This record gives sequence, C-alpha cells and structure tokens, in this order.
Amino acid sequence: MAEETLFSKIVRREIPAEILYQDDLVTAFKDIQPKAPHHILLIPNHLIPTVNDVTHDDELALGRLFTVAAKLAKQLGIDEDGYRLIMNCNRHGGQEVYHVHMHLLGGRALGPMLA
Ligand code: IU
Repeated sequence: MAEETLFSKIVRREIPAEILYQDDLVTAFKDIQPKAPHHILLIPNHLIPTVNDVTHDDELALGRLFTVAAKLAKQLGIDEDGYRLIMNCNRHGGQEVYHVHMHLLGGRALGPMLA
C-alpha cells in the first residue's frame, strides 16, 4: 500500500489549499510555489504514486484531468494564448510529490520546455 502524501489531505480538505475545482474524481488547486502567473495542480482524488502505477481503472479520473484543465484554462482566460501541461515521473522527471499530478502553467510565454 503506497503512503499518502499531503495531496490526499488536500482532497479531504484536512489541510488548506486554494481549491479551484473538485468533483468525485479529481481536485484542482493552486500550486504553493507558482512558476508562472497561473500554476495549478490537477490530481486524481485517489492515490496513484507515479505514472508508472497507472492502470486501466484510473483512466476515467486521468481523462478528467484534461477536461478540467481545459475548463480552468478557459475560465482563467489563457486558453487562446495557450498554456503548458506537465506530469513528472520519479527522480529523473523531477517528481517531488508521489501522488500523480498534472501541472497547468500559463499566463506568460513559457519558452522552450527542455533545459
Ligand atoms: P513535482 O512535479 O512533484 O515536482 O511537483 C510538486 C509540486 O507540488 C510543486 O510545484 C510544489 O510547489 C507543489 N506543492 C503544493 O502546491 N502544495 C503542497 O502542499 C506541496 C507541494 I508538499
């Protein structure tokens, strides 16, 4: 059984976070250390530690991340200029929190992705 992270507590609203969207499958909240004018994390409500752990049963929740990302981008008015969606996996991917999450970054031109 994988160990919960703070993200599970955010989903259950046991610790504060600026939640922008929540339903039965996913939660979206503002990143505490924003790397762009808009930096939102979108997560499945249930714990999946990394993309390596994704199974068929997770497809509905993970698909929902995209529909919610698109909806939030529109609400924020960044859909036309564009934005970036990122998922980091394990050490080389730069993953710090072991609960799968999608970063939504926008509000400025982000430049080339790979450093
Ligand atoms: P990463 O893909 O695992 O590297 O991203 C983790 C992100 O989670 C990072 O941008 C943190 O600022 C963010 N974060 C957060 O928003 N709230 C928290 O309580 C914790 C991390 I812990």
